[in-house]
Parts: sequence; C-alpha cells; structure tokens
Amino acid sequence: MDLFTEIQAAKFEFAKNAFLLKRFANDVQILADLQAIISAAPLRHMMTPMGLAMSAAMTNCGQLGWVSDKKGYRYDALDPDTGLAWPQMSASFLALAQSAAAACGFANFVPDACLINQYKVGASMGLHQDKNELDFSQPIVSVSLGIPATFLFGGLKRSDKIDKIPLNHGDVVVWGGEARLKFHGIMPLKATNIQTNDHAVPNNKILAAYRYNLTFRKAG
Ligand code: MD6
Ligand code: FE
Repeated sequence: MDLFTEIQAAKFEFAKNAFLLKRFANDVQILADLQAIISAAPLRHMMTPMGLAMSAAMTNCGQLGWVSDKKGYRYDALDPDTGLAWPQMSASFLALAQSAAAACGFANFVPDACLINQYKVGASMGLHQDKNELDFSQPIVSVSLGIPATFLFGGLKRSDKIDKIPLNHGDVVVWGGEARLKFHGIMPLKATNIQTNDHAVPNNKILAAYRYNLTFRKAG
C-alpha cells in the first residue's frame, strides 16, 4: 500500500469539514521536539477567568501562545511564567500541521500558534468553542499523542447533539469551514494503555502515562 492510499483509507469526515486522520502523526522527531519545548516552557495549570485551575496542564510554541488568567483568554507572544518568547515551532511540528491540513483540503495553512495540552488520568476539557483567533477561515489541526481519549463534538449551539470520537496515539483531527466554531471537548481521561496498533512508538514513559494534544492554529 503506498502512502497516498494509506492516508486516504484512514481519513474519515465525521461532520461536514471535520476530519479524523488515523495514525497520521508518525514522525518520532515530534516526540523529541515536544520534550525540548516542554523543557524550555514548562507545562502549567492556567487559571480560568473564573479563578479555577484548568485540569489539563498547558504550554505553547510558535509566535503566539494561548494563555488564560483572571483577565480572560487570549494569545500572547510571551510566556507569562518566564517572560520569554515561546519556543519556536519546530520543523517537524510545522510539517505535520501543514500536511494534515493539506490532506483535508486546506492548502496554505500557516499556523503561528501551537497549544500543547497534557492530560493525566481524570483530566478533561469542558465543551467550548475556539474563538480567540482572528481569522475563522483558517482550519485547526489537533494532534493526539499518548493514551486514548474521547473527543466530544457537537454543533454551533451548546445544547446540540454531541458525538463521541475515540482518539488514539498519532490521530489527527482537522476542522475548518462550517465546522470551525462547533462546540467540542474531551471526556475525563480513563486509565487506559496506549493503543499503538501498527504505529511505531519509542519506549517513552511519558507517553504511557499521559495524553498530549497539540493544537495548531493561525491565531494572529
Ligand atoms: C484536546 N482540543 O483535544 C482539546 N480545539 O485536548 C481542542 O480543544 C480542540 O482538538 C479545536 C480543534 C480541535 C481540538
Ligand atoms: Fe478547542
């Protein structure tokens, strides 16, 4: 099976303009780059505007980083914990985001922000819309690494019917167009082993205990 057939065979459009690419993230360089980014800009539990700590730990790479504190949600060029610029978006991250977007029909995606979420067992992400970006014509590319999670995907209203989409190590979700502002979230993580299938995974204790989500966006 050539690569093209494999990618086509593993692509599912679960809602109009929302795609699941199974096992698409398979470059081991991504894991090395993830560890370097986390060393430079450590994961932290940001505060919501309501004053509650978020259950996923977060950091960023790229020109802009998503931050939350008492003043609200926004993008900032500086890490509020270190006062430094966020680490650069690595070549492996950029190549993954661009190839996933292109595989779903979004040509010329140039992300300037990559939010990194780390979930431990029990952590979750409540239903929300991604609307802190300036240009909703640009898609979002969301990469799952480590232990499995269940992605919740609803409609344009919070009360719309919610679909549940299992996400495993290496899976990538791409959405844009009319799906761009749909409500979504992550169910509380269960204690499950990493599901690697035929997918190469280095011996990595961090991946065995956590789920990482890399969300690429054109924020500015
Ligand atoms: C997560 N993801 O998968 C949280 N947002 O951990 C998101 O909030 C998200 O996966 C926009 C598009 C794709 C996503
Ligand atoms: Fe989101």
